[in-house]
Amino acid sequence: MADTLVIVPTYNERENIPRLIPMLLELPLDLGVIVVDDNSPDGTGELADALAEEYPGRVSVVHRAGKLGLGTAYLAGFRLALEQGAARVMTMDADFSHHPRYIPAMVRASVERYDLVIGSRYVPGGGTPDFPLRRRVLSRGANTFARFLLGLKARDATAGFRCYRRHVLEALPLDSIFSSGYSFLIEMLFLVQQAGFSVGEVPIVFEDRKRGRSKISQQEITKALYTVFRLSWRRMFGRDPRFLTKKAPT
Ligand SMILES: Nc1nc2c(ncn2[C@@H]2O[C@H](COP(=O)(O)OP(=O)(O)O)[C@@H](O)[C@H]2O)c(=O)[nH]1
Ligand SMILES: [Mg+2]
Repeated sequence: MADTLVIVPTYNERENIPRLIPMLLELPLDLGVIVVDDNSPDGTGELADALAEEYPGRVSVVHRAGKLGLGTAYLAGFRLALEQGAARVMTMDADFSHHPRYIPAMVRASVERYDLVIGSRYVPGGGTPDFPLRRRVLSRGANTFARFLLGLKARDATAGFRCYRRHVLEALPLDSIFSSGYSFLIEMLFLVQQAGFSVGEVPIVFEDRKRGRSKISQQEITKALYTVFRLSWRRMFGRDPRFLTKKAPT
């Protein structure tokens, strides 16, 4: 099987995956793709199945019953990638905000140096040039807030463009991650850093999506705030506030 498996979670991305997947498979790397589709009403799941047939052995599709969240989509992808024997596992958005052109540098950094490589908007050479002011403030604010309260060292703590070495995913307690949505990214980075794994960043220019719509909602933002408070409590007091009144699982 492929050395690197790229997980692409999708919800209504039919305009993007027929271009994205061939572009990924044309990279000069030993790479396969896992699409995790949440029964997209626009038929993305069927399109992904057709691509899996077109590229036998290189594209797998996980179909879930409904929109169950970005975090659990990553988890479903991780499980399959580990089963398929990948040495490293990447995550990226379907909408070209995370451009495939950055993958070779990220894989190189993963092979040579880091347990986790982040495709980062907030290191020199990276950026978000076409973000409107509102999104710029939101993204910067979320990052600074999470980094400060959780002591995260990475400059881009909320990026979904990542490359994990296999042993990181094997070592972390993936099944006990509480966040199911976007805040999964913050929780995962927190666990990676706490476990003492090395984290590196490769600059990327993040382009706003041209096709389809963003799925981030006010509810996801509120949940991310809660996640940061919950994890900072855990950092200070050694246990999660969710387990104040009930016994923590062992
Ligand atoms: N399977 C799955 N994919 C999701 C879900 N929510 C978002 N996505 C996908 O996750 C990626 C990031 O979402 P996007 O809407 O681009 O978020 P943004 O970049 O923060 O605006 C895209 O590929 C989405 O299709 C979900 O609940 N389930
Ligand atoms: Mg996006």
